Amino acid sequence: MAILSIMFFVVNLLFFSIKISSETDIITQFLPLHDGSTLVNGAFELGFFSPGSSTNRYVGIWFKTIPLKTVVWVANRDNPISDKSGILSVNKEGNLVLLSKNGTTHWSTNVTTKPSTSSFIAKLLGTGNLVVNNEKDHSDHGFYLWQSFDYPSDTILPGMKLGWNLTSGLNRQLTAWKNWDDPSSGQTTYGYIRSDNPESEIRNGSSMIYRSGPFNGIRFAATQKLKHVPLFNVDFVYKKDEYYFSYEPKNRSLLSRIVINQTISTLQRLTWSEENQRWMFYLNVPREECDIYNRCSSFGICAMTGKSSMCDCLTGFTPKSPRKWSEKDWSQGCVHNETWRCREKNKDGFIKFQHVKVPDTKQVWIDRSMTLEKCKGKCWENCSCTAYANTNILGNGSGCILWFGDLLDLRELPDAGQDLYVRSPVSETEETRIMKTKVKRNEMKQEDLELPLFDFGTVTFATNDFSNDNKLGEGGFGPVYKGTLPDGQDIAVKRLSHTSTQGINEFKNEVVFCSKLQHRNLVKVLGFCIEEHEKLLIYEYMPNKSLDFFLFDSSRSKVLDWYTRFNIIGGIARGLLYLHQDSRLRIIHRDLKASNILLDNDLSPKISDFGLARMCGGDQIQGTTSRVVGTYGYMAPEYAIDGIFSIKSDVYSFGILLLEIINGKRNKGLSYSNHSYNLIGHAWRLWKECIPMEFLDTCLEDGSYIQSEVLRCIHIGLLCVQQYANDRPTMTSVLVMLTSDSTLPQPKEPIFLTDEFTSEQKISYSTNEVSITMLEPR
Ligand SMILES: *[C@@H]1O[C@H](CO)[C@@H](O)[C@H](O)[C@H]1NC(C)=O
Ligand SMILES: *[C@@H]1O[C@H](CO)[C@@H](O)[C@H](O)[C@H]1NC(C)=O
Ligand SMILES: *[C@@H]1O[C@H](CO)[C@@H](O)[C@H](O)[C@H]1NC(C)=O
Ligand SMILES: *[C@@H]1O[C@H](CO)[C@@H](O)[C@H](O)[C@H]1NC(C)=O
Ligand SMILES: *[C@@H]1O[C@H](CO)[C@@H](O)[C@H](O)[C@H]1NC(C)=O
Ligand SMILES: *[C@@H]1O[C@H](CO)[C@@H](O)[C@H](O)[C@H]1NC(C)=O
Ligand SMILES: *[C@@H]1O[C@H](CO)[C@@H](O)[C@H](O)[C@H]1NC(C)=O
Ligand SMILES: *[C@@H]1O[C@H](CO)[C@@H](O)[C@H](O)[C@H]1NC(C)=O
Ligand SMILES: *[C@@H]1O[C@H](CO)[C@@H](O)[C@H](O)[C@H]1NC(C)=O
Ligand SMILES: *[C@@H]1O[C@H](CO)[C@@H](O)[C@H](O)[C@H]1NC(C)=O
Ligand SMILES: CC(=O)N[C@H]1CO[C@H](CO)[C@@H](O)[C@@H]1O
Repeated sequence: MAILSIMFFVVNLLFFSIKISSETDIITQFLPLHDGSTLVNGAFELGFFSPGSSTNRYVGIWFKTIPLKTVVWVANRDNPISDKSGILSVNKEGNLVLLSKNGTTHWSTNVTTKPSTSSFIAKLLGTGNLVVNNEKDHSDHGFYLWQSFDYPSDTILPGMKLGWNLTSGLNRQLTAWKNWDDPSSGQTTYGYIRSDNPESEIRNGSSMIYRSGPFNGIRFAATQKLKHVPLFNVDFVYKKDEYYFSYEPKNRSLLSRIVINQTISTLQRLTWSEENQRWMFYLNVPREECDIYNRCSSFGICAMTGKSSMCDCLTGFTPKSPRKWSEKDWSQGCVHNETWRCREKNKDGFIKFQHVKVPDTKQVWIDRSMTLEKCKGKCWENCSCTAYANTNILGNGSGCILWFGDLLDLRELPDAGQDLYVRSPVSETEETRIMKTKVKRNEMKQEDLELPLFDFGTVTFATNDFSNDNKLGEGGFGPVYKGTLPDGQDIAVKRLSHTSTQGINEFKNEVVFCSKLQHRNLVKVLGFCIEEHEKLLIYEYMPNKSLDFFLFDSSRSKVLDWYTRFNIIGGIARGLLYLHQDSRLRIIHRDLKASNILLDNDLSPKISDFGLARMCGGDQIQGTTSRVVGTYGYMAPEYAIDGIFSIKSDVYSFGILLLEIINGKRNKGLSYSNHSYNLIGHAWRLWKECIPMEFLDTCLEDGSYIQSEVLRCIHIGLLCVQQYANDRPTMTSVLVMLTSDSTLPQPKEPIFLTDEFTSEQKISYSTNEVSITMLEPR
């Protein structure tokens, strides 16, 4: 193939051109570009290259003037040449063609042109645009037979259009490289959808990563105000026959590019730093978590709190699954709350949300001339219309866009966004209420966001207005109710007694703190609720009630065979150990008792009410004792008498509980006609008389039990109820003792607090009948 001529026409300083023609044979005798040679114009170079570690050859365009090879366009991205035999040329139809040695076409521009007598030329413009034109056509005004700018790879350069020619159906969009060694089309794309209400999208395969939202006359819905002085002028042109985005750096000598990065499915705007000799990130999209498509699901709205995102239901909506929502699994979204009834007075209206990115526009209806008032009426008429807004926010706003069905991909955009009117239950007086999108969060701090705040209305509704039928019991700090949330999830609601003097903030801190304690043998805190004088704690619901319900009932106690009891003992020990030792902060329960041990489906134990002493301001011991009256049977002497609590006072309570589980009787209330012995006294007596097995619950006698386990448990129980805290084991030792065959220390005679104490504020210190009347507790 003869090379007839190589001529670079300098049409102006901005571009070079390759003239690919001859007088005689305009078609076949073109000038080819061989692998090994390049064309240069301004900042750009056209030639053959191999990316990264690949040996494949591609024709591409890259920045010439910087040391870091940065490819901005690839011709044969999906069809590489395996050797250096490639030749790029213009054929007789005016098409650029890339051939390899054996004549295979690896790439071609494939444009149909009218037959012409003139020659075709290909030029690399100074903008990085490779163009083909008739030689005679010197109009470099954007009209070319073909231009690489119409077929972008993964990069937008200044002056390039990203978007649609609606007449020809040409869609200029970006497709990421598969990886940095392989420019073939990857999964991540960025482009505009073809629609009456154009917006751009980043997709990873079929899944949506980001949507810009529609253009609202000023900006795209998702656009945020830049915090810095913009380096670029950005255009969005929207005409009858085309719409596109393009940009120019304000300073023309600034090198920049916008690239879709496959690794993180992100659109990155970069500028070259001469100083650092590297590309600097100027803007990334998505740039924060709330930019991720539909982060908060249907009717949820995303707001940035610091670096991470937080979802909320729009006013008038509640989480579809409060449990998942509380675990920050927002995938189920929100649903209209019970109150909403289509077109019913005071149950249907619109709430205005300011500064939001409008929802996904897949199911919308648009009229660009309708007024907002008419728009509202139109939405109101149709029960599947869920929101409306202006299409254009210039001036006082104009046009009408209606949404049908679920509202997706909403986010808060401080200083930007627009007004959105969402259909919700509103009374007439509320009709004009304007919601800043910071619903429900008001004055709450970051810390609070980690635990869901339940709406008092929701809880009232769930518990049937705290009806007696829903009451599960009365704990030390108030009654507990069963509730059922709209999604069917059962909850337990503890309504803390009004007497707590603790402030709201301390209370919240304590709840949040307790919600962080998570263990198989601890009841899970789901959330809380504060309303005027009400403080409510929401727990997971345990269907099998509490241990005392079974243990102290002669028939129900049969359900608890020895295996189950031993399992319960182990579970309580592990839960308590976690509170004492393994959680981030040491928690002393202070009110461990059978009614605070809840049982799950498998009758495995879960400790409840931990942290309540702290939560209710119980660090003043006086407050605590006045509230935990009735559980003196479980209180260690130093706690009952001196108000000294420690992990060892919990161990004492655990010991009592252990003895109760073995014996099936309450410590408090047990009396023998001839002794004022309580359960401890009883256990001790049998132990001393070497007949400890008699202590075992009579209902277990015919069942299968393991004698060594029973004896060990009685032994441990006695060690735990030692008079002096120092003589009691820690929970760590208790667990070791429970699970090994090690020799145990001999218990000393324990202390028995008799019933007298609770009724007469007296305490009997031991069997030798010395009664000490106690001072008022401090
Ligand atoms: C030409 O070479 C390509 C690889 O570059 C190969 O795939 C193709 O089969 C070859 N064609 C012929 C006709 O040899
Ligand atoms: C070339 O374009 C024509 C019409 O635009 C199309 O039908 C044909 O499939 C294209 N060929 C290639 C190889 O892209
Ligand atoms: C769109 O494509 C048609 C057909 O190729 C062309 O005639 C027209 O000039 C293009 N429009 C623009 C704005 O480039
Ligand atoms: C444009 O950028 C160049 C190189 O960074 C700099 O030297 C020049 O001063 C800038 N021009 C203006 C007008 O800022
Ligand atoms: C893709 O993005 C990552 C993360 O920002 C960055 O480290 C990497 O350099 C980018 N790749 C390219 C080729 O720019
Ligand atoms: C893109 O999708 C693929 C699966 O289709 C997934 O493996 C990959 O992690 C996704 N990439 C990003 C950045 O989300
Ligand atoms: C439903 O939403 C309305 C408006 O936000 C609110 O007044 C009402 O208490 C909510 N009802 C329930 C059951 O959550
Ligand atoms: C409400 O709007 C939807 C979506 O535009 C439409 O399919 C439906 O027919 C409308 N219903 C009524 C009653 O107008
Ligand atoms: C916007 O509304 C105000 C008050 O209704 C009116 O005075 C003003 O002229 C309106 N502006 C435009 C641009 O329509
Ligand atoms: C006390 O009563 C228990 C059981 O009722 C009995 O076994 C024991 O012998 C009695 N002790 C005395 C001293 O009466
Ligand atoms: C012993 C007992 O009552 N077990 C129940 C525990 O809870 C599950 C689920 O509600 C029931 O199926 C069991 O019968």
